Amino acid sequence: MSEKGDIINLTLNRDSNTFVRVHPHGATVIAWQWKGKELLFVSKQAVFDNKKAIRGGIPVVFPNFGPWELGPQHGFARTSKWKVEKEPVADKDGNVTAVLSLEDDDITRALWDYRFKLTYTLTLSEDSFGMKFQVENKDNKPFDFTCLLHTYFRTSDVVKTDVLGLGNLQYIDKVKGGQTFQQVDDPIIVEENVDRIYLNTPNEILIKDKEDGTTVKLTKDNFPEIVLWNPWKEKAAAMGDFGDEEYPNMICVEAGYVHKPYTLQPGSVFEASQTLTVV
Ligand code: TA6
Repeated sequence: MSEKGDIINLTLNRDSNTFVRVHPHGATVIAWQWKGKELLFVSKQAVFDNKKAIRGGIPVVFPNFGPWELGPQHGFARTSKWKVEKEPVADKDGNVTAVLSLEDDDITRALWDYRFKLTYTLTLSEDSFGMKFQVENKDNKPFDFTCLLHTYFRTSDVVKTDVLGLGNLQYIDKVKGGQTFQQVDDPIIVEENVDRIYLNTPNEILIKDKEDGTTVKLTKDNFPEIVLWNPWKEKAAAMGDFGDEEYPNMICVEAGYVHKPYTLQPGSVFEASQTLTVV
């Protein structure tokens, strides 16, 4: 744990050039440096007041993806203070693991009256970064939820970045009134405001930055959907915590269980994971 003011970030150090930094506010991963190269996007205007969701990195979305009649958009997990359950520890191969958790409290129960525990296990290896997300129903009644890892990938230039693996899939287009379309092109190149939920997606997606030659493979399990988002110029300018000229330098490729709620029975555990690997 490193401390600057009252901000205590968790750092998983594989070596001086490969590390992950996690902010306990929302258990938001705010950096993944791989051999000295930052692979995630965090806005220069991001707010770190321990209240607002951090604009960038990997916010954790739970118990609701999108607008929520019970509380804040994307739920309360990304704006709650998580506990460090296990400090970073390196194994014999130098791979570092840490565990963060979030349990219900008066604030969450006032919005969503269920007992739960989220456990978020992070593992950093030489070329990959894994996230395992578990939801335990600690209540005596079932509850429904949706969840997602809202990953902001850094891009040299989004119009020179291929997203591969979503061809021929159906997607819900939130820019076009929620209508459903079929994806024709593969790879996808984002050249406008895009906000799509791809359905029944394969468990391997590639994000290929053709300008600097870095390709990240997103491998996932039990996250059936992929959300693709770039605000583009107009929506970027409308966000106070997002620089007007930053939209070319990011693409959100988000693994989630969002199209239909998951019903978790009392005492049961939901588990999903994503691993990002530089290939
Ligand atoms: O994941 C895409 C999305 O749902 C977009 O609709 C946009 O709202 C984005 O999330 C960011 O949401 P936020 O609440 O962080 O501003």
